Amino acid sequence: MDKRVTLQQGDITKLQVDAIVNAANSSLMGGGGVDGAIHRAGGKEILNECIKIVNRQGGCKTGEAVITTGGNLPAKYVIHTVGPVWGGGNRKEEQLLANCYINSLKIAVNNNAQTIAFPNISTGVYRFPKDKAAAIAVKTVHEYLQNNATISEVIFICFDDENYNLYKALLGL
Ligand code: AR6
Repeated sequence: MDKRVTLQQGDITKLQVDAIVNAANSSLMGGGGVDGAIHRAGGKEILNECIKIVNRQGGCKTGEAVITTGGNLPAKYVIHTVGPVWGGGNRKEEQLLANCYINSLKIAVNNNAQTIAFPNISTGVYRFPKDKAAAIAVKTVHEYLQNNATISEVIFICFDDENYNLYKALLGL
């Protein structure tokens, strides 16, 4: 296990890191869950930048990521990624979820963000099985870090006990 990977339980909007990741939808116009919490706490500057991105490139596809300011958040940036909706596992959901982690890390590196926090993408409204999602997240991040020296910390921040316990076991904590 890479020592740069850490685990926390709580609210991602409180974290003072270079970038927090948002589990957004392809409209980038906000929503419920962690997306709603981030837009509420970060203020309208985040939505204004999302609107500019939508005007430029027409939203964000599943598995891809875009970056905005953190607005009023303690984090400098918000990286918005769109997780797959779980549809039983035969719609490339696992690869698309891995892409969310890879593309978020790439965009962090491109913006010199060295500390980055991930929520449990797709495991709420999008109903991705939590155990499968956690295994993909941990594996994908570790593989990415093997070939990267600029990221100094990746925090998995879990909101619910079930996710927290899954990550604890997977990370050997
Ligand atoms: N901090 C950290 N994690 C949180 C927080 C928080 N403040 N609030 C919720 N979570 P979800 P999805 C966890 O539904 O499944 C939105 O409406 C939560 O416990 O936020 O990717 C978007 O606009 C869960 O484990 O995201 C999309 O339409 C995890 O965040 C859609 O939901 C993800 O749950 C995306 O669905």
